[in-house]
Amino acid sequence: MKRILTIQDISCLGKCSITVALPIISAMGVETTILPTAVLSTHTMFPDFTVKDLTDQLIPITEHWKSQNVKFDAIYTGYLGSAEEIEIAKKIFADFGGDDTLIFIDPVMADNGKLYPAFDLEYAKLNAGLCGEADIIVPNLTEACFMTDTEYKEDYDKAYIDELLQKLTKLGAKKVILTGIAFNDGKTGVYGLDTVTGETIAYENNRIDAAFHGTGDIFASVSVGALTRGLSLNDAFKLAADYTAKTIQVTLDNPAKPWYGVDFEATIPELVDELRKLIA
Ligand code: PXL
Repeated sequence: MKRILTIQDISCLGKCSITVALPIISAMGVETTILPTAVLSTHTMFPDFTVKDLTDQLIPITEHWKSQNVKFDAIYTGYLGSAEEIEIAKKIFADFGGDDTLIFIDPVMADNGKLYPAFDLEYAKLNAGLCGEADIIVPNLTEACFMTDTEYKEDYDKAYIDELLQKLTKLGAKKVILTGIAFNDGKTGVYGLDTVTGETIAYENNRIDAAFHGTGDIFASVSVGALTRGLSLNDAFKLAADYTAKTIQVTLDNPAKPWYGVDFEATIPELVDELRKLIA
């Protein structure tokens, strides 16, 4: 069985980061090793959340893995709490990376034109440096703009997005996939570039006018799970985009939906069915 290491926080309540990555990647038939960067009572959209930083645990945990000769087929980073954790993530890439290990970075730090409460411009620059070490990065438009000093525009055209992609490739990542991008009304999707093959990755599905927390983590988890199961870039990102959209729709249809996340638990069986069809 393939094995993914995911490095991000545990938000105990909130349906994001590790509480999303672990069930989704496991359901996709990939062993999931977790490296929690912090334990929060909830994600940071709740008022008055608690945080226990785990930075001092990261090196001892990974040193232990090294002593046990542990290897990973992919390393997937999401929400990291601090500059120091970004530096530690780089060390982990150096210690456990290599030709057979996919480095997949979701530079979680911002959305809708704004940085999340815990972050500042300096953190965005450091995240840009981390992205330079990746095989694949999946920023949203806001994150891409912060990492490349580009003015954020919700009303964009293809020329603006192509220029942004070029700037992102200069960070050094091999494959750059922008999320939440579409060029047709009523659509959303992914748009990116494989700098190694020159291939464009583009997929659009119907845009659902609702914003839920944690959907980026769901998209990234499905993408890295699918790539680790051997799917092509286009198939993996299509599966992730369709699953995320389906999950948002199912959540909207639930009269008792939580405000803080989506009902991905209800749609995991469909994800597994779709994956089986693609692998068969
Ligand atoms: O879903 C991204 C995320 C992960 N972890 C924490 C967050 C957020 C987004 O706000 O607050 C703690």
